[in-house]
Parts: sequence; structure tokens; C-alpha cells
Amino acid sequence: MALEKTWRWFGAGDSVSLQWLRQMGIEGVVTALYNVPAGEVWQTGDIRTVKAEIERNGMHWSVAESLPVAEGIKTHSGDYTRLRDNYRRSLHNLGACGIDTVCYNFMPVLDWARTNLHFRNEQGGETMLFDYPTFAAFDIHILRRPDAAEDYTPHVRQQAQEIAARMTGAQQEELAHNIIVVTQAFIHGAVSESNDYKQRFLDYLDTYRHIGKEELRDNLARFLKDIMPAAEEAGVNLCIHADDPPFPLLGLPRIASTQEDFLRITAQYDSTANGVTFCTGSLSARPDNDIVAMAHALAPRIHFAHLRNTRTLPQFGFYESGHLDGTVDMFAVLEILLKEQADRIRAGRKDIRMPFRPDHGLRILDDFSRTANPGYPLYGRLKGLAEIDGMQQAIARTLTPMRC
Ligand code: DNO
Repeated sequence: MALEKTWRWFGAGDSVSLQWLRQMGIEGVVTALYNVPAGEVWQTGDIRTVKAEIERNGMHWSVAESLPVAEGIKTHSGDYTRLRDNYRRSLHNLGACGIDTVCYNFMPVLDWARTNLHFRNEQGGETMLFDYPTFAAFDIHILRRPDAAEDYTPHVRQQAQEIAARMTGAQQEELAHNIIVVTQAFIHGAVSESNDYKQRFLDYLDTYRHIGKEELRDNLARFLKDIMPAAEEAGVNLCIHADDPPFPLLGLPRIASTQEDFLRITAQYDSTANGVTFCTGSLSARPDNDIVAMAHALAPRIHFAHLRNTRTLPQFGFYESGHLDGTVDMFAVLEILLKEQADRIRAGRKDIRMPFRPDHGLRILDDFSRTANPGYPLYGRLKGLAEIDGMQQAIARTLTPMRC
């Protein structure tokens, strides 16, 4: 009994090869068709090619992360019908190829946000950090989103002004570029590299002018109602990823941030196939989220786990700490997931793999001389994998005591 060990692999251009993943003891690969734009169909031929490549290296394609949800679905506008039909076809094609777990998110415009991609921790490693006043400086003074200041308290506004005033033009540009392009470009981000990337980002934000929390919830509910039958028919379990960070940014609504949010989503379409990607790192950036209680409450619907840890800072700030070192009680989370796996086995459920991946990682050792997408260095993630795997093996032993 053990959760399946997986790794996010960015395809042929990834600096970590499939051979290396195999050497590291990876069982399942988490990947996507990165060359297919959000909203287009994942064709069977393309899926089979990637799948065969993974299998040639002795592993299997464990999770499709992400099958991106196009903005037109989240805003339920324009060509919604075409986008919905395409999503259904992609699910059908994935199921036909034997890929039964699909991760997605429903975050407007921005998939995740950090203000510092190179924060040095006490040991000299590098990690990623989110500082709210710096984000406000980006929003109000660099991006100049109309009426942005209204979304912040006078205190944060003041801090933001001071931060922006201290930054050089080049530093301001780097901050904006990191938030809008660098952290998004490798995962089907809404805005790609261009000279007018800030304006294009503002245009996207504007499409949410009349979409508050209730409207976004309705749009997700409609989308689920429209696609879940196709997922069930294809034998695919969908799993929604948490908002990262799990609180509103840029005046945009957030609907997958708390236990209440997830219970609402899973109840919206009552099927095992309507599941959750349990991301301990994203969820723990909010101090009022009780991660262990959430794991308990959502366990039967957890189809995929992103395991990492954070330490929170004052005023909504946080940084990514080591995988076991932070506010998340990883022991308790793993115990819940392993017990859930045992329950599924006893109940004869098919979804017993329970894949997890070491989510993100510190930059350490030779990571400083290697190229990697932000958050995805080799050695820091490998360390996280080893730590989590060691812990899960020990817990599994306590759950099924060996007979002497
Ligand atoms: C960033 C990740 C996200 C996440 C997707 C899931 O590193 O946390 O890209 O995987 O949002 O849909």
C-alpha cells in the first residue's frame, strides 16, 4: 500500500529526462500536451505519442495536468459551446487512451502568483515568496489596473507606494513580467510573451468586470453539468486544483480556496468523477484553512495530491518551505490519504492509485547551474519526493503491521 509516486514532466524540452525519472523511482508521469493551445482538442494521435514515449521508459501517464480550461469557459461567453464541446472531446480522447485522471483549475486569468522567484532561505537555497504589499505595488503602480487602489486597505496602499518608489524601472518591469509571463508561460497561461503583454493582461482582467464570486460559481456549475457526463462515460476522474494563493487578487473572484468552496464544488455534481487535486501548498497559504480537516472532509474525492509546504508571513504573505518543513502536518495528511486508499481497495473502487507529486521544490545544489521552470528544480523536488516517500512508507507500515 502506497500512494503512486509521480513527477511533473514538461515534455521533450524538459531538462529532466524520462530515463532520469525512472532512476528516481517515479511510477507515473504527470504531463500535458503543451503545444495544444487552451480551448483546442487533444487529439488521440498526439496523446498516444506521449503515452508511448513514457511507457517506453518503464512508466505510465498517470495524470493529465492540466487540461486547461479556456477563459471563455470561465467567463461563459462568446464561443462557450465550441470550447465545451472541445473539452468533452479531449476527455473522450484521454479516456480512450487509458488516461483516467485529469487535473484542471478554474482560476480567472492568472494560474498562480508569486512576487519573488529567487528568495534565499536561511540555508542558502532559493525558494518562491508572495508578498502582498509588493503585489499591490504591481497592481496599482506598475500594471495600473483601473480602480485597483480600492481593493487595498490604506495601510497596504501606503506600503505599495513606498515599494514602487524604491524600485528601478527595470525591477518594476521584471516583477510584472514574472507575474504575467514567466510563471504562466509554461502552463498554458492566458497571456504569452509580447511587447504589449501588460495591456493584453488588463484586457483579460476586464472580461471579468461583471463576474463576481456568484457568477463564477454559476459558470463552474454549468461547466461541470455540461462535461461531467462525458467524463463519466470516458472513465475519467476530473480533479479541480486549489486557487494559488487561496484569496482574491486583482479584483478577480476566487471559488476554490476553502473547505466550504470544495464541498460546494463536489456537491454541485454528485459523482466520484467530480473530484479534487489536493494541493497542500496552495491551501496552506491561508492560515484559516485547516489542511488536515480538509483532507478528512474531501478524502473520498481526492484523485491527485500536490504535496508541498509553506510558511506564512504577516498580511497574506507566504513562502514555499521544504516539503516537510512548514505549517502543513504532512504526516497527518499522508495518513489520511493512505487510509483512504485502503478504504478504496476494500470497497473495490478502481481509483486506488492515489497519485501524488512533490509539488515545486527548493533550488539547491546543482539546481543553480540547471535550467528549470520556476518552482520545478530537479534536486529540490527530488529531495521532497524522497522525504515524502520515506514518510509514507513508515506510515503504511503502522497501518498494516507486519506479522512476526
Ligand atoms: C504551478 C502549479 C499550477 C497547477 C495548475 C493546476 O506550478 O501549481 O500550474 O498545477 O494550476 O491546474
